[in-house]
Amino acid sequence: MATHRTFTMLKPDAVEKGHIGAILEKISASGFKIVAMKLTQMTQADAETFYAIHKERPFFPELVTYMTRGPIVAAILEKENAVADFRTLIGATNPADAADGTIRKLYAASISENAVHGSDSDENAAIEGAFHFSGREQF
Ligand code: IDP
Ligand code: MG
Repeated sequence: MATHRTFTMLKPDAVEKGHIGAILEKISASGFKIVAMKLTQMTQADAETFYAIHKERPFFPELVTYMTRGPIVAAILEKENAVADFRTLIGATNPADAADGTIRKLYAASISENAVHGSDSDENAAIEGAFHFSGREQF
């Protein structure tokens, strides 16, 4: 089933602004089934590990500070073509470039504080899901 799953986080800015309900509603209305979900908060070490691929980028320290400053909602989602369809639903990294109706167009403030994460491949969806959830939680 791994090829039909993706992983998302509603990031600290989305949680702070009270957008959890609206974003989950949009995700559900778009045909994604929530397989696992929790409100949690990443430590600095968590964020550095989760975003290790970006560690040489100039925005890495800012990204770690942002992603650890408050609670997030982590979730595993299931749908046919989940990874690609969820990337379409969230829109471009920079909300200024995101299509109308996408989650980032609606709720993101900037390229750094962009409301939501979506895995970029089936392989990373499995890795990221396992980072936040035990096997027992990924029923
Ligand atoms: P993605 O989330 O659309 O996959 P990535 O390039 O993987 O985008 O970047 C991971 C996260 O790092 C972004 O979602 C955003 O929060 C942050 N980020 C990406 N590019 C920039 C930038 O140029 N300036 C500041 N933050 C950035
Ligand atoms: Mg990415």
